[in-house]
Amino acid sequence: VVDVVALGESMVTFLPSRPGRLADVPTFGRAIGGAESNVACALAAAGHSARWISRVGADGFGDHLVETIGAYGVDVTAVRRDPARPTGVYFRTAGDRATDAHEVAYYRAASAASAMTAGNVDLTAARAGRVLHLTGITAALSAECRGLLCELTAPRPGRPLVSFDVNHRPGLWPDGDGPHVLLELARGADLVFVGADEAQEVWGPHGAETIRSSLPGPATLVVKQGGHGVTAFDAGHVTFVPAPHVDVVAAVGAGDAFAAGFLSATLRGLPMKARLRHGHLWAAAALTVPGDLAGPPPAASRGGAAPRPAWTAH
Ligand code: KDG
Repeated sequence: VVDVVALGESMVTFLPSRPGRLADVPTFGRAIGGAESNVACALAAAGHSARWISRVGADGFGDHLVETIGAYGVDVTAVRRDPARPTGVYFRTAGDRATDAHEVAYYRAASAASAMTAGNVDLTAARAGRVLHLTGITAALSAECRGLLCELTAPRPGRPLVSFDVNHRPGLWPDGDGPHVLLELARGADLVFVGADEAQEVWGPHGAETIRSSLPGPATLVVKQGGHGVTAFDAGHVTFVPAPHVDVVAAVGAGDAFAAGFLSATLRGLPMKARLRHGHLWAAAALTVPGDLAGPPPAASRGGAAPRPAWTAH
């Protein structure tokens, strides 16, 4: 049995060669992004078995994603190619250190992944892990993707533990459906990750309380409070762990790394405090690099050539 299956869209990501407005950045370096594959890569790099499920175009960007994610040790055999639709890509600017204000330009509308349905992804492979990790990003991609998440979060005997990261991306929810859809999906999960700020952004000033009171009793809720700490609500217990001090380079990917660290400790049967600490430590590794991921494991440990880092410091 695979430890963790993560399903969602990955994109080739273009990171800026220097800070500044998108309009002013002259060149970009290629990297990979995708909240769910980030979780799979981090877990595989730490020695867990992880599978990523998605659809990509039959194009060079699709090749790059499959090869790079595969080089982390992630099982990519259930990824399907769509000859009629492209692989999504996106460009980002470097965040302002104090505010993390940055620009994101997505080119993912009508991408291969946005056409995922319960009929064209391998549901058996999706359900074959101990944990199935999903995020709210997928729900924002299309009605079909939303349907796929509903199918995967529906109650069912023998279902893996469903982990759901709210991952609200305001740019992907123009229709105002986000608050309702994200809450429904969270209600179908066994484990939910949300940022305190994110919860406010989606559900209003008492956002974290809204989601906490809406989840069924047995579910675990992890509310991340940035540099302050993190609180878990689990079976009537409330556990707070303060955040370590980190000199942040870029916040992107930190939430995914947190989820991966938490899941790693969960799979190892560690108590809640240790799960939260693992989340923080893995997030710290992602916070101190410009891209999403803290870097692939050395080639030697994988028995193959690891991809070279795409980023050159400015
Ligand atoms: O969590 C990091 C992701 O936001 C990034 O990799 C891109 O998946 C992405 C998205 O849809 O925003």
